[in-house]
Amino acid sequence: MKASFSNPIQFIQQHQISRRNMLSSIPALVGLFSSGCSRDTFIPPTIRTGLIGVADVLTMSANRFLLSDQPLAREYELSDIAPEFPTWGQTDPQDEEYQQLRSRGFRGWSLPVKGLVRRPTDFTLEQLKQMPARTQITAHVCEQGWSAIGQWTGVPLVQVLNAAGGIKPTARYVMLDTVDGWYEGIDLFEVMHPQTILAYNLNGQALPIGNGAPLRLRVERQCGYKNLKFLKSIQVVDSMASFGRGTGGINSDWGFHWFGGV
Ligand SMILES: Nc1nc2c(c(=O)[nH]1)N[C@H]1C(S)=C(S)[C@@H](COP(=O)(O)O)O[C@H]1N2
Ligand SMILES: [Mo]
Repeated sequence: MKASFSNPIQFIQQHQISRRNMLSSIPALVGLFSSGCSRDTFIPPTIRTGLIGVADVLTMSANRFLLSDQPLAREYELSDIAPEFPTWGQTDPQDEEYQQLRSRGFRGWSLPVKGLVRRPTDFTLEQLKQMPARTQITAHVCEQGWSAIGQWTGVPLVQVLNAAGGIKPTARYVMLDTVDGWYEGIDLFEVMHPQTILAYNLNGQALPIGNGAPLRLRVERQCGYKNLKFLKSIQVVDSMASFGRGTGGINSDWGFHWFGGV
């Protein structure tokens, strides 16, 4: 189930609540939608009976539990956007294939989504842009002492995984890698977070090369270094031990925190 708890209508549609058991669910629903994200006050409504009902409640409880400590990163107003968003770290990867794609305006570029998904798929940029998009104005905080507010538009990572048939039961992390040899893993908490997007626009324009064209990760609750630019592929895994030195990302291999919370 997706993170749509703030929308009762969608919730009700998804769970096909009939009028009769709707009545009996009202107190629980009120609790659900008024409790914010507090773990303590959450009571799962009993919507269906039998195994499916149990699975529903378990799934929802798991979701609620996972997301309860994951408030949205602050979002800003259009007027807060920095006049110029800095470029930092790698700004023009000298990878041959990348340079060729770049010279063709990224025609022919695609993102392989592989590993523990039901239907491994290469998505073109056009396909990614046709998926439901999210736009967010957030502060990028670099661990090296600067920050900037920008508006990012992209597809929620969850949507991409769903388009690849969804993740398999053993999935635990998503490992992303880049054309300049970076790799970073995020866990399913972060994968499900609504602000975790693969961004193709910055401030309403196509993502500039220096900021990671054609596609970059935005994980808004984490430091700059987790926000990988120049994405090359995505792999759903059950362990991150086989990547680099096995700490779950190139930055943690170098000694930074794996969860680079802002
Ligand atoms: N592939 C790749 N991603 C990267 C980096 C990089 O060097 N290569 N630098 C990181 C760091 S430290 C920061 S602060 C941001 C900078 O993003 P910007 O160039 O859009 O400002 O990208 C992050 N993602
Ligand atoms: Mo950074």
